Amino acid sequence: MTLNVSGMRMVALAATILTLAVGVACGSDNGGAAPAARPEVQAKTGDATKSAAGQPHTDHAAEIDQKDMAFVPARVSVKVGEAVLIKNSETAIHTGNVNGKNITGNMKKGDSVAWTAKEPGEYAVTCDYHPQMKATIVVTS
Ligand SMILES: [Cu+2]
Repeated sequence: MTLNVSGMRMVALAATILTLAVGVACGSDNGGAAPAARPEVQAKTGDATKSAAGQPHTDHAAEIDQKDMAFVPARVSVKVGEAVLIKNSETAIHTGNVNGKNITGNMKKGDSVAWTAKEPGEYAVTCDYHPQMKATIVVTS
């Protein structure tokens, strides 16, 4: 008995690809309470620099780590022109928003983004996916 399967075709693969929806299942519970603390300084942003994968940004004055579904520490202080490194140390996807603006995009484990303030003030750091994640960057002159 001879089996000849050399003529296998991959036509069915196309149909399979069509079924591959982007499985982003964001928890859309928007009905929660509004954030209590509003940033004192609004509409001010700084410069964001995404570090290359696996290459940690070295020139920064403070770090905020995304781990255990929190920003750690919850408060850092830097001077104008000094960078704060926001990094993700866990498998959960996070974002780093500064005063409501997403400056990082989705951050996977190992990703880091350096953010540098141009003006003094208090900047609120939040995550698009986890409303409980909050931190404050204090920038002094
Ligand atoms: Cu998060």
